[in-house]
Amino acid sequence: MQSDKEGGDDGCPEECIALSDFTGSGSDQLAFTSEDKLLVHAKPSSDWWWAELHGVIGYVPASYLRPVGAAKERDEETCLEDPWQDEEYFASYGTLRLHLEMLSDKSRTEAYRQVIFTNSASLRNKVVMDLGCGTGIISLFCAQLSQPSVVYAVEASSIAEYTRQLVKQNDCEEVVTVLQGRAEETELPVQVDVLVSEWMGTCLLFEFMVESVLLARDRWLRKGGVMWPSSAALALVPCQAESYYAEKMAFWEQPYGLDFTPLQPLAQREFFTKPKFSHLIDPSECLSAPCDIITLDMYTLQVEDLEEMKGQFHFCVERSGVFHGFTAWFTAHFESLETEGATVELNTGPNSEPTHWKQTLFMLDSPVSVYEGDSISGSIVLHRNPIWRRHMTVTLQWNINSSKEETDNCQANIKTFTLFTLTLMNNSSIMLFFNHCGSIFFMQCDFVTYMRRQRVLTLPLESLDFFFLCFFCICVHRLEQRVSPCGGERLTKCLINGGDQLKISLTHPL
Ligand code: GJV
Repeated sequence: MQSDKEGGDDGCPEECIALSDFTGSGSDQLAFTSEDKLLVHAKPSSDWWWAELHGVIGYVPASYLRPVGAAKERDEETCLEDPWQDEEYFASYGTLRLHLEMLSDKSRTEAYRQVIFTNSASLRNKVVMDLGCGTGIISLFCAQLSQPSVVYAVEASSIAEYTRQLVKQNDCEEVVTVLQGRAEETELPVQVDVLVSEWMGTCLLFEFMVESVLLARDRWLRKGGVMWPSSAALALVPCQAESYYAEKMAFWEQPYGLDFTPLQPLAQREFFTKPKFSHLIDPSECLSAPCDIITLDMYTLQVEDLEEMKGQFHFCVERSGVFHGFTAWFTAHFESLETEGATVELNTGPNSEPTHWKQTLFMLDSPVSVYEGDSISGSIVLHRNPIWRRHMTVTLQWNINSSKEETDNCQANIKTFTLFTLTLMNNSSIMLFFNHCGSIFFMQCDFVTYMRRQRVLTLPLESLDFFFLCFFCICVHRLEQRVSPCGGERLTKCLINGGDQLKISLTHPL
């Protein structure tokens, strides 16, 4: 195999244990089962490591592995940490940015308004729970458009304090009760008739807020009560993505008249092993009609089902073109409580108004020409991360069956994508900001030690004396990313002496 990838970062392979099963993809990735012992030879990126199992070498997702040596220490750390990243997750909903984005999304917000409006007669005197109410918009729609007996608006983030004010300001405090806290820990005086929530994330499941909704359903929804959304589906379509391909891959063919193609394998790993979030696909780029690959029935879905969700697809290519990848999005359906009332659908696909979720693009390693009449069939597996409970990997497997005998298009492929929001490459560096006698300056440190699950960075600070550390950020591909505002606040109080070693605990997985 490729000898340039062999040899660990420090020359010595690291022994690791698999935390969970992994379905490898084709020739490039290793498949393994939980508890397998792997030898890690190199860590070309923080997501994908180069490892060996039973004499076979391939890529493995780093987050599925636990180094053997660090087992004990790591277990302690893992217990202390929050695999849900709630501190950071709810902090992000404590500011207005995301609420503004969600409220500005007309398709989303109007869909919920429509649901309440068209069911207003049935909602009369009902008890409603609005899980993750944010600024309380759905609860306010309920109070304004219908006459429920009470709406429990549950919100864990600090925005709840303002939601209370908004309820009062809009004269809804007789109906809407804001309860600040995680839904999992919230006590209600009664069971509810309706559980409404806007929990859907990228690729439907990302963030896994749906788990909170299912737990609330099992605890608080009365028998025969209603779930909104009542069902949801993940849709997929094979597509062209010419301009994204040109921007990230074809670019290396001839920049400034030079041949940079040796960088293409790197580009493929860096840009195409994660899906592209916030992609907007034009209907003309779809190579076939989309199909629903996974459907969730919100009445019967169980938390355990979320660990691994499988789906099948069969697409008939409707027009010739270049198959660059698959695009995914979701739809959510709200059943009507009125007799003969229509179901409301929230559709985030290319044939509807764009929403703030946009769509998610999964690029193939290399594009394939396909022709009208060809078929693309295969399967998808959404595998929830065994450690980071809000994250997942998506494995796509597909065959192209050519309708033209003369073309050599019949091939089987498999590819796994990680859905993490931030990647720290091994060559990233850390910026430390210091305050010395009132002036701020910064120092750039090489990425010294980073232990993945412990999220601790160890930095020697030999050249420094008596400075206050203000905050730090991590540079990822020249993009500066503030990692942890609360880490920063904590660190303002720390006095650093020359020769100290600084250990920084991150609140964000990298
Ligand atoms: N308990 C209470 N509030 C929550 C919970 C929970 N378990 N989970 C999320 N939220 N569609 N992906 C809140 C969160 O703070 C935010 O205000 C809102 O629900 C998320 C709604 C949109 N996110 C999404």
